[in-house]
Amino acid sequence: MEQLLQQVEAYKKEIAEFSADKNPAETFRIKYLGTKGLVKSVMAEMKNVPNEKKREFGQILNEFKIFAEKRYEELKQSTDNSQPATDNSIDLTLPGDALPLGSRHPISLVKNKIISIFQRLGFAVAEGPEIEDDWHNFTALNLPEDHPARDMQDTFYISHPASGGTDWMLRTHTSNVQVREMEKGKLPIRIICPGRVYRNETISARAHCFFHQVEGLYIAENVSFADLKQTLYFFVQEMFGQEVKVRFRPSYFPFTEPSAEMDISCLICGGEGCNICKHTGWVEILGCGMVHPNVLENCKIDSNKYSGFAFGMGIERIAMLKYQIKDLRLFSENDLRFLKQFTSAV
Ligand code: 2U9
Repeated sequence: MEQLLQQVEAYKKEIAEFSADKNPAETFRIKYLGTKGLVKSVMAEMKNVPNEKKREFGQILNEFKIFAEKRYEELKQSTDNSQPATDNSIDLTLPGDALPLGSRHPISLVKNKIISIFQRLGFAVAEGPEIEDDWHNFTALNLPEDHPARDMQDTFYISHPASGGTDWMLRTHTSNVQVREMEKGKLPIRIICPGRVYRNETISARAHCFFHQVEGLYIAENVSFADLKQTLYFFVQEMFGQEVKVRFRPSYFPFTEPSAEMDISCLICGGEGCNICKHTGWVEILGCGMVHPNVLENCKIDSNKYSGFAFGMGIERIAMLKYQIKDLRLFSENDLRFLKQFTSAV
């Protein structure tokens, strides 16, 4: 009997200190409370206890059994806390917390719309490097070293010890992409080139040191100014609506001859005159022209056989007109109060 009491005490100590890495509650249950468990075997000792001691030992063994069962409940509880609740305190049928939905940036919305309109006319999207050399950004585009037109665009030059004598710069327009496409020598070419461009400007509501452009280029045999006008007219009607009017004004760009700027009738006042159109009824949206023969020849394209038109527009400018945004800086400040307004815009 003495031995049995000692064994019960030893088991109690073991039970109190019990731990297991995996499934502690279940491991405990099998070892101590299962049909072949220790508690059962201890209880079986009752049959060897003399009758006059049965009452006293019955109580001791019963306490031992309750002790083991309590420990089992404890282990079960601590395991349950690290697992999904299965009781009724949580309603698993409730919907989860909604994650806030992001929205496309207005620049992306307008860019994608422009791309899809020109894609329907057979234009492919072309992209190229934002860090460019002098040839692809300037010289090939008919802006030789001393050309005054270079002053029109303040350029960010990059100085780097490994530049190997090349004048690297941040591109001032996406025209470098068209030059690279022309140099590949595969004609005809019908591409639009969306992308970010950089100019050394003081940041204000109307100017920024970077912005986004979409430029277009179509080169084939017998391309005329009439093709240019009709293509851009189609674009404007798809972008701004069928009732919008266009007009072309003569202009100057070194890479196109003749050159023009295109205006659309004011979207706000419909041509009556308001603050947006500075009471003229018209707003400028892009520049365009016939590709200068020098540019074709610079890219090894026979200017007697081929002609082409090109155009360029600032995406910010189109977005400002479309959504009546008054300050360029809003596009790059990532203010969620601004960005969230475009959640469902197209
Ligand atoms: C090649 C030949 C010609 C692209 C052109 C413009 C006119 C133009 C401005 C619009 C507003 C730049 O974003 S802006 O500041 N662009 O007015 N761009 S023609 O002419 C090219 C391009 C590439 C090979």
